[in-house]
Order: sequence, then structure tokens, then C-alpha cells
Amino acid sequence: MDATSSISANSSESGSGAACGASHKDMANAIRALAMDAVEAAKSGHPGMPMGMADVATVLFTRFLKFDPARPGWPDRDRFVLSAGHGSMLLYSLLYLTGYADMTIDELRNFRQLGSRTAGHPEYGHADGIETTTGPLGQGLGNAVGMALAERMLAARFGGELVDHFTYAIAGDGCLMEGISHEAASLAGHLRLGKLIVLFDDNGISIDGPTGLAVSDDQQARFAAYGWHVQAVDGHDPDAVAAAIAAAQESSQPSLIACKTVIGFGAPTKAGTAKTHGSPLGADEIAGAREKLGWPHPPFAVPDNILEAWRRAGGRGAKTADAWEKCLAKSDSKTRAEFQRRLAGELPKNWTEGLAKLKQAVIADPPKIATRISSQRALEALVPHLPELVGGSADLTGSNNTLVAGQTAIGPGDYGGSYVYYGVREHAMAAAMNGLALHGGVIPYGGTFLVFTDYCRPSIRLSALMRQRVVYVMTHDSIGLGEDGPTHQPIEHLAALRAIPNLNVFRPADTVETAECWELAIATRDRPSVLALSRQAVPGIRQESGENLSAFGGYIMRAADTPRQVTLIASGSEVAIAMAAQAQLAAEGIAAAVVSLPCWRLFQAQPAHYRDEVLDPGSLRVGIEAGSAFGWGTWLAPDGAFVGMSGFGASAPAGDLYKHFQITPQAVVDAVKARL
Ligand SMILES: Cc1ncc(C[n+]2csc(CCOP(=O)(O)OP(=O)(O)O)c2C)c(N)n1
Ligand SMILES: [Mg+2]
Repeated sequence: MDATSSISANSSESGSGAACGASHKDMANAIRALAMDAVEAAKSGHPGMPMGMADVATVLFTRFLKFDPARPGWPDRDRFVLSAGHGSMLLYSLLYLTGYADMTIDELRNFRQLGSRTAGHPEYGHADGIETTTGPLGQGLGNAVGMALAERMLAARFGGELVDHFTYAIAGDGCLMEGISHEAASLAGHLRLGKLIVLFDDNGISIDGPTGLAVSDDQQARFAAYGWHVQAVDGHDPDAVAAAIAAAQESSQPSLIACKTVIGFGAPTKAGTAKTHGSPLGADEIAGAREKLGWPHPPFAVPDNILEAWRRAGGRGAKTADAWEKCLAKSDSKTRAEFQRRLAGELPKNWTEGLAKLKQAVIADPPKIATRISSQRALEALVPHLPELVGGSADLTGSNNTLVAGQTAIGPGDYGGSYVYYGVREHAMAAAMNGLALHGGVIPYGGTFLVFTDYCRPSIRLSALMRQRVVYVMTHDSIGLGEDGPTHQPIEHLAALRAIPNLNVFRPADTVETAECWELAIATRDRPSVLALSRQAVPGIRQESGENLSAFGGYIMRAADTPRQVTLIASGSEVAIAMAAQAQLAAEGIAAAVVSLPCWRLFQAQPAHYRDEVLDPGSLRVGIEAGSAFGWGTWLAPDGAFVGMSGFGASAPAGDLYKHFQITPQAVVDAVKARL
């Protein structure tokens, strides 16, 4: 079944709208008018981009895009990403015009208002047809690369009958100026993601004015150098745009189509200038645009014949979707069940079996290993059960311990594996992982050093905002990494990550906790997770394997012998220091409990009585973490002590650094004795 070509073949009869008496120009002008009117009504927004790209988008949605507004979740639909998210009214207009039920004209009237589906920038989950949240420029491009990769990997697994679709993205000058676009485009070129087609809104304008103020890149040469198929067209010539998209579909390379457009097309005095970029055009300019475009209709009114033409374009994909559903129904029952399970994001039965065995084995014979190695052990236990796992690392595979037996790498034109060598491209890795997760059918995890979460942070934030199951495997999580020194030693990173809403930040203390945190990261469908893992070896501490205690976020690792005077609260590699301090204090007749706090967010979600039981507000509390104190007041206020870092680290062997910065059992004992 070649769904795409059947749509293209039908396009001339059902896609042009001519049968209903609506021309391409009418249909594109509907987008322009809705964008002008909605921005005017909201008194804010970005009319220029939708007006400029209306022709290109009309060609794409009426002649090429494989979609069915009645089945927005159809797994083999083409994906459309508006990377230039400020042009949100372009997407909202298209969704309304093509007939998505939840995108009503009232939603357009309520553009940018509280509770509307039509937020300032497209928000994933607010309406069907919004495939990803965009706004931070360039991120959408990275998402599109991940979606295109997911498509190829699923096609390799399930075959072209079930998985064979394009990923389209609209990107502006801003997206291409962003650093992330370099990484993402380079990765896509390397992997030869031929079903990725980027429509570049080549209007030569951004907020400050002509792009020539700030950039002289030859964008076409740049993408050609990445190994892309590159074309340039007049973005207001529908046939030229159509010919370019058709040619792009044929290419085995990812495609860039530079569409020369006029920002704010149709605005009589402001078109072609930055004045149309991000503010309402104003009543006079809009009246002039209506005249110039030949659009005499009142605000938010789309004449029946034009709306009908759009709805017919929206109906083009129904037959293909029917055929696809039949194809799925006819596939063998095992393949169908596995495909449906994976696309639904459900986990197979017994997927935790390997982890349970790992926990029992390390409790019986506790290894002294780094938690990054424990993470590798956890992956070894997970990978055989979870074919949907797509691993990777930004050129630190051997350090992040992200590649395990049974995984093979994907490569250019070869997508049968389950591991991605992302190269030194942390930004693109994180954005692509969002795209992989959003596409569905795969669960991405990827690694780098914890300190370089800074290079992933914009995408981590979007994983959290979109509630995507993405697992960030971040090793070398403190001064404990040693000799690489302060550039590589995270200090404020745990605090900064814990500040991101919806994100689960895990810092496990030993192999048992690492297995538990991995289990939570995979089981939690609606959140991304960061696993902060040590470079240096830590002892096995946990002695019970039954319940997943990390799921409580924090728990008593070792109770005090006599009525508790002190509570030592630590995470990760510092739990072992707390244990040693507890023993020293006991020898001096001071009763301390050790609390392991692998995930603050999960602990915060526990009932107050549980938290009080664990932290014992009547006891002296001491926090121990080889990172910034920022945020620790939550657990230590009003008069607890903190043993950790107050500045940058240094270059030296890890043991020397812990002594130098006084993150030692003795320092903990001293802090306790100074306060008791
Ligand atoms: C990462 C990021 N930086 C800055 C912005 C603010 N911003 C929104 S649109 C824009 C200019 C984009 O120019 P272009 O892509 O050419 O859009 P056009 O003006 O052509 O619509 C900027 C700087 C942003 N949204 N994201
Ligand atoms: Mg521009």
C-alpha cells in the first residue's frame, strides 16, 4: 500500500478546491484573514508568518499531507511540526479549515485567551493536530528529526505497510539561526532521513528587521553540506511549491525547500517588514489588506464554498486511513497486538522481572560499583523485555554506560537497531528524544554528563511541559567525577533540574535504588525523568528488595538504634557518607537515622504524616549532597545543617576532593555535634 502516492494522485481532483468554486488564492486568503482577525481580536500575536506562509501551507495541506481530522491519532498520519511556533495562527487556521472537531471558529475568536485551545504558541495536548509544543525556536526542527527517525525505526520493525509516512516542518529564519538547528540538521543528514521535509519560510525578516542585520549564512549551501536535498522556490507560486514537495518526497535525503515569501503578504504598507512579525496590523491596515487580497468578508467569516473546499481537502485522507486500518486488521495477530501495544505506550507483561532479579542478586552479594554501572545493569535487565527502548548517547557511550548487549546501532539508511550514536549534539539529542516520544511506539533514553544537562535543558523543559516519557541518563553527577575538574563537575544542576515542574529527578544511592529509579522512569508515562548517576564506585546499601522504596521519593534507609536525635538526609553517592557518619555518631552515643532521598518530587507528593515519619521534624536534620544547598531548606528548615558544595569544584582525584570540600563522615559528625 503506497498511501502517499494515492493521495498525491487524487490531489488534482479533490485537493484543489476548484470543484467547489474556490481557488487556491481563496483558500490561502482564508488563512491570512483568520490570522489577521484573530491577532487583532487578541490584541497580540504574530500575523506576518501565517500570511506569508499561507500559500505554502495550503499546497501542503490540500495536496500532500496525509491526515484525517476525524482520526487525529491515526498512527501512520504524516506529522506536521510548526517549528516557527509564533506563527500559531497558521496551524490553528489549518486545523479549523480542514475540519478538526475541537478547533472551532470560537476557538479562533478566543485566540490567546485563558482556557482556549489556541494558546499563544501551539501547545501539545491542547488540540488535536498539534503534534508538539513549539515556540522556543529551533526545537520543533529537532522534534521533527526525532519523529522522522521514529518513523523509520518503526517501519524497519513493522514494515512499510503499517508505517510509511512523511514528517513535515515549517521553520523560519529564527529556527535556522538557532544553534540547535545545526545539530538537528546535521544528524538528519547523517542518518539520511529522506522522509523529513522542511519548508523554510525564507522571508529575510525577523524581529529586529532584515535578517541581514545579523546573519549572512547561505542556508541552502549549509543544508547541502549536511547532506540534504535542497530546493528553492517562490513561496507564493503554488505549482512551484507543489513540484518541490513532490521532488522532495522522491529524495532519499532529508529535504529543505527554501520558500521565498513576503512576511505579512497582503498587508498594504507593512508587508515585507518586521512590523507584521509580532503585533496586530491595526484596523486600517487590515481593511487595506482585505481590499488588496480581494477578501471582502467580515472578520472570522469564511464563505461556504471556500470552507467546503477546505473541508474536502481535510477529507482526502479518510480513504487512505480506512485502507490502513484494514491493513492493520489483516496483519497477523501477533504483529497487530505488538504494534497496538507499542503505539499505545503500554508496557508488556513481566517487564520488571529482570529488574527484580537484579535487586535480589545485588542484595545477596552487594557490589561496590558506580551507579552508572548499576544503570547499565538495569538496562541489561530491561532491554530484553522492552523492544521499544531506543537508547543513545551524545558521544559518551562508554562513560554513560548506555549501550548494552542485544542492542545494535542504527545508521544511515539502516534503522533496524535500537541505539543512536547522537554524536556531540546534546541539544539535538534531547529535542530528537522529544520527537521520538511524541511520535509514539518508542521510549527514548539518552545520555551525557549531568553538567551538560545545561545543553539539553530547553528540551528537558519541553519534555516536562508536554509530559513526555523521555529518560535522561546523566552520569558523572558531582565532584566525584574527579580529575576533569570544575567545568565538568555539576554544582547547581540538581537544584536547577528539581526546579522544573513535572520532571522526576532521580539520584539513586546504589544498585538497588538505581534499578528502582529505572523502573519508575519507565513506568511513569506522563513524565520525563533524569537519572543522576555517579562516576565513582559506591557500596551496596539497601538490604530489602521487595517494595520499590524509591517510589516514595525518600525513606528511612537505616533507622536510629535508640530514640532518634538526628536525621541524616542524603542522596546518591552521599548516602554512603551518611551511613558512615551514623556509625561514628552511634559510637559517640548519638542516635541518628539515615534517610535516602532519591527523588524530591515523589517525596513531596507523599502525605505529610509519612514525610514527618521519615524526616522526624523534632530531630536535628543534616542534609548531605555534593552539590548546591539551593532548595535544601525545604527539608532542613528552620535550623538544620547542610554538608555540600558552596562554590565550584576543582581538578583532583575524587577522594581528595571530598576531603578538600569537607563532604566526609567527619564533617557530618562535626556539624551534628556543633548543633546538639
Ligand atoms: C529560542 C528563542 N529565542 C527567541 C525567541 C523570540 N522570537 C520569537 S520569533 C523571533 C524571530 C523569528 O524570526 P523568523 O523565524 O524569521 O520569523 P518571522 O519574523 O519571519 O515570522 C524571535 C527572536 C523565541 N521564540 N525562541
Ligand atoms: Mg523570517
